[in-house]
Amino acid sequence: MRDAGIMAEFLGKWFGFARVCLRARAGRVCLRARAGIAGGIAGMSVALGLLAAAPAGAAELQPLDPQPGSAELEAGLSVKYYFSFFREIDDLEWYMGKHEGQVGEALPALNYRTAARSALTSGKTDGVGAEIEGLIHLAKLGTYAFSVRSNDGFVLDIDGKRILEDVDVHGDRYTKVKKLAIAQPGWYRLSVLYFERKGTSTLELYWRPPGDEDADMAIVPDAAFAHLKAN
Ligand SMILES: [Ca+2]
Repeated sequence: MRDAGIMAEFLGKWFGFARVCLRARAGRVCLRARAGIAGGIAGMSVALGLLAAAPAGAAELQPLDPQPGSAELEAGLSVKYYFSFFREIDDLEWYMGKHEGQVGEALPALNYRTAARSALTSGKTDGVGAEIEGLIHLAKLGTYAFSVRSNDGFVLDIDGKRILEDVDVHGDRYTKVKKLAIAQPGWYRLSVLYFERKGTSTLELYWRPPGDEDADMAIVPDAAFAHLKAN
């Protein structure tokens, strides 16, 4: 994590250090002191780092490294299906540990809202679980806002960090808006688990990219999704 504050350091030989962090709502303050003797008093190091306040987990997000070239990418997100009547995401995860998923047709985007039709590209209306993998292109520096409308449950991770979730059986509803500060533009790993139990089904990912705080949230467009070609 980058230190976004003041750092003063007096270098020398040392054999120990202590580090104290004070957590506060606005962020975290760390005081690190190193002192030691090697053939006499040799040095002292004091560092004060003020870690910038940021949405939880956001500062750790890293784009794929190395970034994939266009020749390595296919459009949309890959998906595997698991057919059972799940009640929670935990049920789906347990089931995934016991069964092989069935590879489905890639999802161009997370933009599904259906009444009596197939949940995602599964071909089934009810009793569907989906393991969705791929990449999302966060092309701008700054703060993105995200929200999901779901029916039934889902969890969504970016770079392996949980960003949004609503894990149980429910009718259509939105999550709260989650803000993510992006320091490095590029392709980020995206993974979603989703299930549809009965009745209608919905999975929609909305965003507001940096630069226009007054804009409405919009469905993330197809061009922002891709997945790596299978070797
Ligand atoms: Ca449903």
